[in-house]
Amino acid sequence: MNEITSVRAREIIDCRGIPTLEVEVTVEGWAKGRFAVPSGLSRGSHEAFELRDGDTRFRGLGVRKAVENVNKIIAPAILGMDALSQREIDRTLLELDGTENKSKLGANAILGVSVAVAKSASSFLDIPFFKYMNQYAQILPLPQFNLINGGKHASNDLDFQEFIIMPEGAESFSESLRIASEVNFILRDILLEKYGKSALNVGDEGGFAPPISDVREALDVLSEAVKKSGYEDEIVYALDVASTHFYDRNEGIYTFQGLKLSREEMIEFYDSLISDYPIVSMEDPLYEDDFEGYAELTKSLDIQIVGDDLFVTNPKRLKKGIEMGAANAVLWKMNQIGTLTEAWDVAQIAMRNGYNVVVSERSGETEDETIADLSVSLNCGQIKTGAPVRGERTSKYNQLLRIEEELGENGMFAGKKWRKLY
Ligand code: 2PG
Ligand code: MG
Repeated sequence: MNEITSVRAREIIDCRGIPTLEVEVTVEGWAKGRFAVPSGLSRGSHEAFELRDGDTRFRGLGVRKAVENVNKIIAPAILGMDALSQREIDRTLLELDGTENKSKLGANAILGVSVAVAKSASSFLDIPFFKYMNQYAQILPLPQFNLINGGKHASNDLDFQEFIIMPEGAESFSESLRIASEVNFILRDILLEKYGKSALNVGDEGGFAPPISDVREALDVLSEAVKKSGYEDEIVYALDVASTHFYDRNEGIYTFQGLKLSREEMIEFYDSLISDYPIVSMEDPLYEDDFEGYAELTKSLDIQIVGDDLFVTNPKRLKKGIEMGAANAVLWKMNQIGTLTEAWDVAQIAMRNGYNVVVSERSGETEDETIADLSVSLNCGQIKTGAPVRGERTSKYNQLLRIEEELGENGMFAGKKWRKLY
């Protein structure tokens, strides 16, 4: 048997110093799996429920209740179960909670257990996690490196949240990482020269947060760095607009760079950006409930349109999007939905319907590297996990280097094929 013999959660802190929980599961008394749950700041309103204590500790952000739910409610329910039966475990977790958005036990408590179980099973079988999740895991993802931060992730006045480079022309994952790192060094020099030392402050995902408020100016600085690096031909750009966070629901307009823009005007603006810069992917260009707008925009802009706040890794919202032709890719964040099985299924639904999948970090991360493995297991070809700096981001990139080495000849870098892998 592969019996779960212990389940234990503890409160730890994430890269912002905000509490989160990590869960440790043991199989047959010795094989251990651990997972630390990430947390978002620029959250979609349809995400699964994150349970926080709301008392005086950590300004109300403690997760002792979630820890207790794991140790006192979930643990007794899954002790003795087969750690290799992930679907059954996750179904048990869903039944135990019983709510639509996991508000009884907390999606953070549930996800911690769900993923820790899978990791304990892989360690019990002594198989690397990416392989345990899929024996045919092969594709090393092309990263979306987020080099300039704005929006909710930075203290500047830049409305768009993430300015991203994708070194699609790299030969391998490791080369893409080197290129991103070299561009980032050059970007640092340019920012220092143009704006002075304060421009070297970084945002929540390690990208620079310079005192820039104009989207085009940010793209120009990025382009300058890319040109100077000598890799202009290998690099394309992506944006996470995170537009829900500057959308005014009452007035139905986007308050953007001091302007008040309608949906149509935003689409026109995006269109002009795409013609001036090699932008190949845009995340959350419209606010989270505008499925019709997304369908219109996806048709008119011939690039990857990624739904983050739009889909929140939720099968119902993704199916609605597929039916309507809203977006053509899903951002994949396990804590938006709350179990490994549900998240896995969302990726399968997406890929079977010709939608791309971009595995993603949250802004509140820890040194946990699990999503790096999963990006390979899913064979989805893309990962977004911040700038190539700071431990909670580099843990993912460094794990991908290990996986690249482990796969050797059997691995394949998504590179320029990322657009149409399936
Ligand atoms: C996003 C994410 C991660 P957060 O909007 O894509 O980059 O941000 O985790 O803060 O929701
Ligand atoms: Mg986003």
